[in-house]
Amino acid sequence: MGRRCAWLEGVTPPSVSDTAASDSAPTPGWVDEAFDGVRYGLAGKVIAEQQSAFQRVTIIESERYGKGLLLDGCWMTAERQERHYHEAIVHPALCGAERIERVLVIGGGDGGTARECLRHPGVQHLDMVEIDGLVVEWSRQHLPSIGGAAWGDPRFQLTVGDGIAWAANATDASYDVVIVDGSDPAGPAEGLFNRAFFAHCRRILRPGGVFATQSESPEAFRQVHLDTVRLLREVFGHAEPMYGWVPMYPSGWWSWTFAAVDGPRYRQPRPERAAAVADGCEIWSPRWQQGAFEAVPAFVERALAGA
Ligand code: SPD
Repeated sequence: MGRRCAWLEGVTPPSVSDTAASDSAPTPGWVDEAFDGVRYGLAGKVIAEQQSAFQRVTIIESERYGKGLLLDGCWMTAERQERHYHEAIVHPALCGAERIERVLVIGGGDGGTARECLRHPGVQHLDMVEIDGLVVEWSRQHLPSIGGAAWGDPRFQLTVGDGIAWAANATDASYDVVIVDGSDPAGPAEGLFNRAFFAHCRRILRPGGVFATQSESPEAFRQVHLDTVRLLREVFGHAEPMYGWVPMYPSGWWSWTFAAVDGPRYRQPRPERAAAVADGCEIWSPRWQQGAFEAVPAFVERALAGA
């Protein structure tokens, strides 16, 4: 799949230019991810932008959701919307795995996934392997609340490097949970959606382990979504998508897919683990999770049944 995002800014909708009639009101622009004839945008302005060795990294200040991060013009996260995504990708895996001593996060350079993992007291060591050092540096500088306590947690080990190579070189059965918090399957994240990579993720999971990945939008990226779920079922034996919302992402309707070898253990949160984190969550709860796994759209159910 080629690059899919276009970049638009400085487009001022009528409602904004009307209110900007007074001299004191600044005229914000719009920062949009454009995909397939639709734009997903926030009113705000770019405060930092640079081409790294891997991608264009952009930090914006938005009116509604605080500071945000885009990679190659695609929305990744924002200060006041990140919990929809990070709680969803982490807690079904961390509450369902048999053990959670050793966790691997591939990608996740803004720190939000690591932060949610490290809220689980049973995690003893977390490796985070992010390919782009600029994403980490700017997330720490501009979006410090997203990584929060993770950046200084003694259990947290950051490696700036290739997560695909990390998985390929890791010892068999060396992690209890593997979470892939990558961007869309284009550019540096393309290799995070293929069979060889998923097979290594299965190999490095301990018995009773759980794998999790973001699996795109069932509306905006239907084929990628279906292909990802199918492939994970083939590789792991058990894999199920879970559906929620990340309003700034294309269509707002998003999915995460969880996989395990010994059964769908990601479906049933262990009560003591859930109790340790639920009060601090904005979106996730065992009840929300149950509904989110059940909310499989009919077309997905049909497509997967015919797989
Ligand atoms: N289309 C956006 C997919 C982004 C998935 N990763 C987001 C990074 C948040 N930690």
